[in-house]
Amino acid sequence: SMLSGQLRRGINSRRIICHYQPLYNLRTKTYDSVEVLCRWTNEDGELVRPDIFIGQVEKNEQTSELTETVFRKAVHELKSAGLFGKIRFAINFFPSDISNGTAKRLIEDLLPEQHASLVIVELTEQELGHINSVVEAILMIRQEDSSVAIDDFGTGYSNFQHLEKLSVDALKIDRSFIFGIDKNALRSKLVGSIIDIAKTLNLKVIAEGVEHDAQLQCLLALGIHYSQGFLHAKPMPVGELKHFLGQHR
Ligand code: G
Ligand code: G
Ligand code: NA
Repeated sequence: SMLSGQLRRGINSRRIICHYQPLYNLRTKTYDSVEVLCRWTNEDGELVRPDIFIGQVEKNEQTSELTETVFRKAVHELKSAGLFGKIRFAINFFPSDISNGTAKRLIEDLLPEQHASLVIVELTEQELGHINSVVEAILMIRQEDSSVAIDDFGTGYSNFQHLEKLSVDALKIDRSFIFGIDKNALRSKLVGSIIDIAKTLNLKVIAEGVEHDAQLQCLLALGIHYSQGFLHAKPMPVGELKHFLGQHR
């Protein structure tokens, strides 16, 4: 397809754009981390969302190429903006990045000299169904001092056994559970149960897709650690991020 060909010719730091969405720490009441979300510029100069091209990147077997480009660009941009070392940043990885050693290699290459703790490795729960080989790889990543978060939690296949075996640091509760949490008692109980499980396993909990203050108040009462969503900020270029962080300190 056209998309496939364009991607083959063009996953590079010129075509890949990094946007950054702040995460609000409810304990310290500060924005101390961001999630890096990529967009890709096609040959017509249009910004394309990951939903549209990620599947093709996987088919093209360009996953580690994409991850490396995003990770490298994020480090470069954060350094240029004077933000490197001041905030932690989450990168979305493919399961293959974990199992084939790409994640560990990139952390060692891009974050030498004890900077590995700045990165949070995000892995979607959807992909954890076939993960036995990944358990070992995640341990290696945590030995590097980086954190690992399970993304879109609640929509995939990870069971309690998985969670116990995986030794991750955080769960990101999928936005579908957060939607309407302030108006739906069942949903807020469900999220409360996820938070209880996470606490039992010593995991931090991040809520995604928080859009209204009523949702945030509800999540605060349930004891969540981090809130991310349009209520706080949309994903933005690094220049806007710098401005945002300057205004919220
Ligand atoms: O920002 P947006 O809502 O368009 O992101 C859609 C999805 O694409 C999100 O679930 C996000 O996890 C994923 N995504 C965004 N950036 C990256 C990236 O750099 N690598 C990978 N593998 N997935 C990404
Ligand atoms: O699954 P993941 O966390 O990687 O998805 C992040 C995606 O969710 C990004 O594409 C981002 O644009 C989108 N997003 C972030 N905050 C909100 C929000 O408050 N509401 C909605 N609907 N989408 C959001
Ligand atoms: Na993510």
